[in-house]
Amino acid sequence: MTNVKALIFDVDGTLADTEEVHRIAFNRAFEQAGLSWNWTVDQYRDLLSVTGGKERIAHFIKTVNPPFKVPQNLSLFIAELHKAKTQFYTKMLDDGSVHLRPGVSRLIHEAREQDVRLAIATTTSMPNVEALLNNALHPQAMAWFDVIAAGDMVPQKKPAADIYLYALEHLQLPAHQCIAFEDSENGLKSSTGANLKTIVAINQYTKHHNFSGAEIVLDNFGEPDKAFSLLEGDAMQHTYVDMTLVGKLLAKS
Ligand code: XBP
Ligand code: MG
Repeated sequence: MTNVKALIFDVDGTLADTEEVHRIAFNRAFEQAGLSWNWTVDQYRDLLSVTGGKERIAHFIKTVNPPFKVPQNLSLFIAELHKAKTQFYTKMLDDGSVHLRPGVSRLIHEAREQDVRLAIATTTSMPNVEALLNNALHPQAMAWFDVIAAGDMVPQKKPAADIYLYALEHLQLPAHQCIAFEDSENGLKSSTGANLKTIVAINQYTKHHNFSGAEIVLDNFGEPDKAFSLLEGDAMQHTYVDMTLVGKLLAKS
């Protein structure tokens, strides 16, 4: 019987390496709108410091050179651009080309077998969560998660703790009975801001981030036949993330 009551997952960069797909979707939406913007990988790495696609576009408009002549109704302009981006993004996921990161599917199935509840706390938009879970995990996977806290459901996006506090409130569980999984500094600030112990798996967009406060920092969640690389913290001789390691990390004072 595990001491863990729920696993709370971030989505982008954690469940799957999706930020490159988001970047391509943004650029396709810009092109469709007749805009000359094209976010390079390096540019997008910096822009990811702003969470939320609409907020990211707004930030870019404020800082782009030469300055962009903003339309009369800027929030409507951004909302329509972001809607188009989300359509491009979900279509790419529907093509089945995006897979879960190593260890994610195994860990989710192990949690389900042990009646450990599942939740999501993400800055991305709900259609994106649905597209990823349906295509990369299981067509019924949305129903496996007791709480899916996403996007604009909370007033403040990550690094604010709102989205994790929302997840805990709707799980009706205290933070000390749950563990969070994240990939970024903003995400870690959000989960620890909700007093959640957090396991971090880095990726190409976040490997340079500051992960102080994480229980452990890994290159991915590992598999029995493919050990993770431990980058920070004490994995207590484990070589892949399973419910035993999660339970030990949660029990640690
Ligand atoms: C990552 C984000 C999102 C995505 C883009 O979310 O900050 O904004 O980059 O998705 P998380 P949207 O790591 O919290 O899952 O355009 O739908 O925001
Ligand atoms: Mg993330």
